[in-house]
Amino acid sequence: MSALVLIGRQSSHYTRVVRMLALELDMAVDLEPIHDLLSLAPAVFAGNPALKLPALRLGGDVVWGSVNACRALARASAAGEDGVAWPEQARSPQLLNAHELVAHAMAAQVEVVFHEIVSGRPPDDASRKRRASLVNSLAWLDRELDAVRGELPAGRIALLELQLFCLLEHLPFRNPVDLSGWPRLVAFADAWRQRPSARATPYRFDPPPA
Ligand SMILES: N[C@@H](CCC(=O)N[C@@H](CS)C(=O)NCC(=O)O)C(=O)O
Repeated sequence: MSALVLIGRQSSHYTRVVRMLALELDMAVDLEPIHDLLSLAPAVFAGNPALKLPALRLGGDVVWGSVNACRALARASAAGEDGVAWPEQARSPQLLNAHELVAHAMAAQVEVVFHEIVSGRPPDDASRKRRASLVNSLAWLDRELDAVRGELPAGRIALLELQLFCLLEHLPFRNPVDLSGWPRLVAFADAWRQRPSARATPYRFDPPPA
């Protein structure tokens, strides 16, 4: 048993960001699955009152949220926090906007999947706008991807790229969207898919407890 335990789901794009970063940083992390996504009990979500996953347990401490988990992991790694390019280090409007849109698109994906797939609710004005905002964000990211990536610092793992990859892979898994009109996003995901950290963390549903 590792000292680091990630409480999350193999089917979650937020959880996968943390799992992939752990592998990129050569850190051993055990995954403790959350089976009841719709639970109203914070205890199910490692004490998170927002009832969200993932969370990372480090010895006696717990941090909630994927970015906090990534930061805690990086701090505990040999590379330290400097091994990763963080959102708050972005300076140009282009890179700041890319962070905003990736964060937004990840959250919108959760809402779209909850509304349309988990709850099976019919479309309404709010859900149509949410889906449009997801699609618009992806279109912007495709258009600007080369410029945005050109602004990321070399030699560090960019959280933005990890998040974008996990989001792009989550689309066919939970919310199929036609990506063929966005060739830069497709090529980006194809390249990231070859990395050992991506190969080791395919999306799947955690088997229910025996
Ligand atoms: N800001 C959080 C968002 C986490 C999030 O939305 N997680 C989804 C799973 S991928 C979740 O908990 N969904 C359950 C819900 O929204 O009720 C993070 O970065 O971890």
